Amino acid sequence: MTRTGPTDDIDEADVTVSAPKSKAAGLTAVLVSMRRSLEQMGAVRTARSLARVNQHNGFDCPGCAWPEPLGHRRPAEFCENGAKAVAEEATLREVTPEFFAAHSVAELADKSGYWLGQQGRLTRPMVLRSGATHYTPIEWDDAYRLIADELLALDSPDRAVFYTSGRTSNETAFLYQLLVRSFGTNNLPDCSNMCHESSGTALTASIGIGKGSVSIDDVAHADLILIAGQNPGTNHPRMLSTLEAAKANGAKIIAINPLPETGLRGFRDPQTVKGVVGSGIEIADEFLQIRLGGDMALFQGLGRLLIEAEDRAPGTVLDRAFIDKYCAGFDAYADHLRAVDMDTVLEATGLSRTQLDDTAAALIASQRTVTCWAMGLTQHTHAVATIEEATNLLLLRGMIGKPGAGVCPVRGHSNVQGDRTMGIFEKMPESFLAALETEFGISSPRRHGLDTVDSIKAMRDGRARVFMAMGGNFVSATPDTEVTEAALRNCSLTVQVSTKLNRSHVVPGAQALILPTLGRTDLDIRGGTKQHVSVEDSMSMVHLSTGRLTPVSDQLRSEVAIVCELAEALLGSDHRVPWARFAVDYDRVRDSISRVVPGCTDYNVRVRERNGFLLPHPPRDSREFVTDTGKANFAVNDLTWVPTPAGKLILQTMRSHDQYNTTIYGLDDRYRGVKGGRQVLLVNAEDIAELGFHDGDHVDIVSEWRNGDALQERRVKNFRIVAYSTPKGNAAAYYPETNPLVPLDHVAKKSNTPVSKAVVVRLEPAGSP
Ligand SMILES: Nc1nc2c(c(=O)[nH]1)N[C@H]1C(S)=C(S)[C@@H](COP(=O)(O)OP(=O)(O)OC[C@H]3O[C@@H](n4cnc5c(=O)[nH]c(N)nc54)[C@H](O)[C@@H]3O)O[C@H]1N2
Ligand SMILES: Nc1nc2c(c(=O)[nH]1)N[C@H]1C(S)=C(S)[C@@H](COP(=O)(O)OP(=O)(O)OC[C@H]3O[C@@H](n4cnc5c(=O)[nH]c(N)nc54)[C@H](O)[C@@H]3O)O[C@H]1N2
Ligand SMILES: [Mo]
Repeated sequence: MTRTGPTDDIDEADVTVSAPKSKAAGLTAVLVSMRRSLEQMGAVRTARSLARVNQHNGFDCPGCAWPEPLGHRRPAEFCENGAKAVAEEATLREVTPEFFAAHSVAELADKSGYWLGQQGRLTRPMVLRSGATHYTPIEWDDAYRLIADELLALDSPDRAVFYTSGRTSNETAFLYQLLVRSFGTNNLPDCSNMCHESSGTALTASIGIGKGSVSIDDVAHADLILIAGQNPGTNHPRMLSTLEAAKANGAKIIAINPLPETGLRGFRDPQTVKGVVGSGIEIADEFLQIRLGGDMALFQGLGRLLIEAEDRAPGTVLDRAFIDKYCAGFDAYADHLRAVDMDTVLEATGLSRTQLDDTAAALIASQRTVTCWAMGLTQHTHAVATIEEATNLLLLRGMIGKPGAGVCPVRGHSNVQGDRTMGIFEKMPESFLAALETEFGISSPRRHGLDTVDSIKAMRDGRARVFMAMGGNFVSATPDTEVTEAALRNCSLTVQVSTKLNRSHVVPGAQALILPTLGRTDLDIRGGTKQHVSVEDSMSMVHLSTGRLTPVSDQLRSEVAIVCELAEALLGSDHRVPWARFAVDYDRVRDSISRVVPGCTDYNVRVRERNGFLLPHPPRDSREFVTDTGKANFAVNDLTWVPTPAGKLILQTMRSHDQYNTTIYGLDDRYRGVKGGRQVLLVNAEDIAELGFHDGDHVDIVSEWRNGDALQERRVKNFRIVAYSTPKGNAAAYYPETNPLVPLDHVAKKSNTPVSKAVVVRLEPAGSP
C-alpha cells in the first residue's frame, strides 16, 4: 500500500497498443481488483470493504446502477470495476492542508484529472479567498456563513445553480432539493441531463414513466435481448452474469454497437471455476456493427419489416390485441414506416439487408424481448426519437408489462435514478411540489429551473453567479471545456461537496470552497447512532446502504449534515423545516419522504426489508399508461442519421476500462489493448489511409460546428491514431480528454443532452498551428 499519491503525471509517450481481448473478466479481473484494492486501502480495509459490497446490511456499490440479484447473493457481489470504485473511495491516501499549502491552484490546474484524483481523499474544508493563490483551511461554520452570505446577496435565488451528481443518496437528494426550493429556485441541474435524460424524455412520452420496465429476472428470462449503445463489460460488468443466466435459459443476444466491445463478445465469470480456467462463454449471438447515430434508422427499418410481414400474413406478427387495447397512434406509425426508404436505412446503419432481415426474424420469433441501452443511444441529436423508435418496436409485439420483456435503459451512476425520484429535477411536476409544500409549509417556486447546459450558459453570461455541486466533477463532465471553465471562473463563488480532488476544484470562481464529505463506504455516526442511507437501482428497487469504514479524517461531514447545516445558516434556525432534527436522525428524513414521494409509503419499514422494495411502475405492474392519451403512444419521427462529411470523421467520446466518468483509475484500457496513456483516437484503417495518415501517427483533432453562418473550431492536441475496428467514417476517443471538442450548443432535441457521441472532426498532423 502507498499512502501518498503519484508525483509524476501521465506521459502520453508511454502509450502502447496491442490486439483487443476477446473475453471479458476472468482471472485477470480478479487480480487487477486485488492489486488496486491493496495499493489504495491495504489488506484490512480491502477485506472489510469488499466483503460488504452489495450485501444485505452492507453498502451499495458506488459503481454502476445494475441491480443486485433478488434471491441468493454470492459472497463477492461486485466486479473488477466495482472493486476499483471502492478502492478509489476507501483509499488511505489523504489530501491535507499541507498539500494545499505546497501546491498553488495554478500549479494544480496544470495537472491531469488522473493525477489530482490519485492524491487521495479530501480531509478538511478549504477555502480559496478572492485573489489568493492557494486554498487554506476554513472552519465548517465559517464555510456555511460564506455560502449563505453570497446566496443572500444575489438579487434573485435564480442567480444560483445547484448541481447534483448521481452518487448522492436519496436522503441527501431529498433534503438538497428541499433546501434549494425553500431558498426559492428550481435550478437543479444534474448529471442525468448529460446521461439518460433522453431516455426519461422518450419513455415518459411513450409509456408515461421515464424508467425501465424490467426486473433483473425479466432480463434473465427473456428469449431475445437487444443491447444497443452500451458497453457492459466495462461499465456494467455484473450485467454479464445476468446475460450469462439468460443465455443458459436459451436467450439470443444481439449487440448493436460501432465497436466490437469485448464484454459483448465473450465473458469468463471470475466467480466460477469454469470462468477462471475455462474458455468462458460467448455473449452476443449477433453483432450489428452499426454506424454512429444509425440506430433510429435501424429501428425504423425493423419496424417496416415487421409491418410488412404482418401485411403479408395478417394476425401472425403484431400483437393486435395489445395494440388495440393499450396503444394510441398505431395507424399513423404504420403508414409512416411503410414509407421508410430501405436504401437510406442501409446507408445510415452501414448494415446489410440480410442482417436486417435476420434481426426482424428474431424479433418475430421472440415471445419475450428486452431492449437494453445506454449512452450510445442517449447522446445524439435524435436520441429521444431513437429511444421512442426502440419503444415502438416493443409495443408492436406487446413487449411491455409482461414477464421477460420490456425497456431497459441501463443507468450509470449508482443512485442517479433515485436522485430524480427524490426531486432533483429542474422541472418537477406540480403534484410533487404541492406535496412538498403540504409536508413542510414552505412555498416552492413553480418557474422551471436550469438544466446542465442552460446553467453553463447562465454562468457564462453572468446570469448565474453562485455555483454549488453536490458531488461530481462539473468542469470535466460537461461539454465545451473551455467555455465551461470560463463560465465557472465567472462566478462569485463556487462550492464543491466532494470526496476526492478533481479539476472542478482548480477552476474556481472568484472565491471557492471545497467541502469534504463521507462516501458510500464510510461509517456515518450522527447523534450517537449509526446512520443508513438509501438508494434506488436501475430497476426501481430501493434499499438501504450502510458504510462501515472509519473515515480518513474526523473533519468529514455527511452530505445530509452538510445540507442541513447549510440550510440553517441560510434559512435561519427557526425555519419551518426541522433541519437540526434531520441532521442527526435520517429516519425522520425518510418519514417525510414517505409522505411526499409517490410510492414511498412506509419508507422506513420497507427500505429495511431484505431486498428493499420496488417502486411502482404502472406499465410494468398493470399495463397502465399515464400519458397524454392515456395509452402507450406510438411515436412518429422523421428519419435522422449522421452522414460523414467528405474528409471528416464522426467522433464518439466514451469510457475506457480504467475510469469512472472523470475519475481515472489507471491507464489500462485492457479490453481494447490500449495501455499507458489516454490520448488515442480509434480510427478505421481505410479512413486512416484515405486521410493520408498512418497507424501510430500523432494528430490534433479539430471539431467543426456551424453556428448559424459561422464555422466554429475547437481543438485538442497530440492524439495517437490507432487502427481499430469501427465503421468507416466513425472514430472513437476517451471522455473527458475530448470534451473540449463537444460544442455547448450541440444538444439532443427535447432532452438538451450534449451530443457526445457524434462530433464532426477533421484531423491535422500534430503540431499544426
Ligand atoms: N467502470 C465504469 N462503470 C461505469 C461508468 C464508468 O465510467 N466506468 N460510468 C457510469 C455511467 S454514469 C454511465 S452513464 C454508464 C455508461 O455506460 P456506457 O453507455 O456503456 O458508456 P460509454 O463508454 O459512453 O459507451 C457507449 C457505448 O455505446 C457505443 N456507441 C456509441 N455511439 C453509438 C451509437 O450511435 N449507436 C450504438 N448502437 N452504439 C454506440 C460505444 O461504442 C460504447 O460501446 O456506465 C456507468 N458505469
Ligand atoms: N464527452 C462526454 N461527456 C460526458 C459523458 C460522455 O459519455 N462523453 N458522459 C456523461 C455522463 S453519462 C455523466 S453521468 C456525467 C458524469 O458527471 P459527474 O457525475 O459530474 O462526474 P463524476 O466523474 O462521476 O464525478 C466524480 C467526482 O465526484 C466526487 N464524488 C465521488 N463520490 C462522491 C460522493 O459520494 N459524494 C460526493 N459529494 N462526491 C463524490 C469526487 O470528488 C469525484 O471527483 O458525465 C457526462 N459527460
Ligand atoms: Mo451517466
